[in-house]
Amino acid sequence: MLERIDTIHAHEILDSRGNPTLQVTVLLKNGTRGVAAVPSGASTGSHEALELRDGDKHRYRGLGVLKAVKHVNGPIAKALTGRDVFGLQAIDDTMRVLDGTDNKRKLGANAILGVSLACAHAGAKRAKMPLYAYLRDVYNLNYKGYKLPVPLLNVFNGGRHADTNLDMQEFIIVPVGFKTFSRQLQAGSEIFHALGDVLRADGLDTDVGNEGGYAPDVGRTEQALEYLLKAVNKAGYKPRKDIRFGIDVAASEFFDARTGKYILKTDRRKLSGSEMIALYEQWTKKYPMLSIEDGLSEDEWTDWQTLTRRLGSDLLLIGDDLFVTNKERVQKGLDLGVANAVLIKVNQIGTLSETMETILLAQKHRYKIVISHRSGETTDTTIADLAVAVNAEYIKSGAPSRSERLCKYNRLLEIEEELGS
Ligand code: 2PG
Ligand code: MG
Repeated sequence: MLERIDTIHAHEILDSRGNPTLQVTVLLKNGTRGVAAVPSGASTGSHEALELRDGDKHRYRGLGVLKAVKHVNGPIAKALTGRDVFGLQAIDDTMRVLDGTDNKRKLGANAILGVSLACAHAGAKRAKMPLYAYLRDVYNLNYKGYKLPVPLLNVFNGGRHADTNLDMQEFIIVPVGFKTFSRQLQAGSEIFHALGDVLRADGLDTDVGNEGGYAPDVGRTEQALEYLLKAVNKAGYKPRKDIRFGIDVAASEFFDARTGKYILKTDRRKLSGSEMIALYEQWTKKYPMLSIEDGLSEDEWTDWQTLTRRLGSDLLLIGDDLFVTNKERVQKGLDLGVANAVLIKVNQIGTLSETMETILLAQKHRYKIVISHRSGETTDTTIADLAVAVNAEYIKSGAPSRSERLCKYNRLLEIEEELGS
């Protein structure tokens, strides 16, 4: 089957933080339409592909994306009109060549990604397949059956995602003790609300941060984990057996490269890499920890090796800013024995095809896959289908609160029902 692209059109929309991003529509010759919107991070890794912003201080505080929109409607549309929408790899390759830079700084990774995702949606619709099944088809993926990801629910927001005093970015509950996604999500939601009750009872703020989790000030970092424990118990679940904990430290955000110290303002402490590792070992003994993401800064490979040696057999050590969904950085991690799981964010690399390459490389070496949203999101649900397409072990889409977070989880509920699992 062949179906040609008729038109490609991008326009500016606003994301969950009220900042501009792109929405792209791909129209096929037969009238089928695919639409996608592009997410945006706050705690971005310095090795990510470039998100092109206008820098015009008179519009949206410099955050407009009209240049990226122009790149889609001009050169990208020109290069791809008339091309077969089912050749997703060729479409992505064409855009990479057209850009010609190592981090997509010419056209903008946001421009390129919007087109890549919209082509995937258009192709799936034309093929009359759900997107997760279509992706398997297009990329020739040979997995046995479908497995839904377990949600990592960020119920306590800190760092760059909220105005709390917490340096560490995310405190996560993982409903591990349940067979179905819907039951996992139910536990997550019940605990989220129990956490609200527990915080309110202590006179703490229950407004939410960028990813829908609570964001009160706390006395010290560990208190967030204590509150999670209380909430799990209050909701009637068993820590460890039913629920485990994760953290996204986003350590690059408070690492001082000059002194080599991690500056934890919450605890009024400055810790070295090995002291951070010792802290994680302590928490692993004390709490039902399952995962630590970006526990160390993005270029601290030697400390990452130590962390992996010390905790890699007990925990998921997830690389986000460390790997930036980039297969070269994942390969370096494999060579050095660093981490054992890869966070996958489509806009860190800028095309679906490169995202797929990174996933396949990681899976080949038995690294676990965590498909992730960004802190700036839209109602686009592509990542839910992507997680199912590659049998990802986990998905991270924030708290069970706020529609731009929930729409991904809700899409998984839909898929679960469709698959009858
Ligand atoms: C992260 C993400 C998503 P951001 O660090 O994992 O939770 O945050 O999109 O701000 O980089
Ligand atoms: Mg992260």
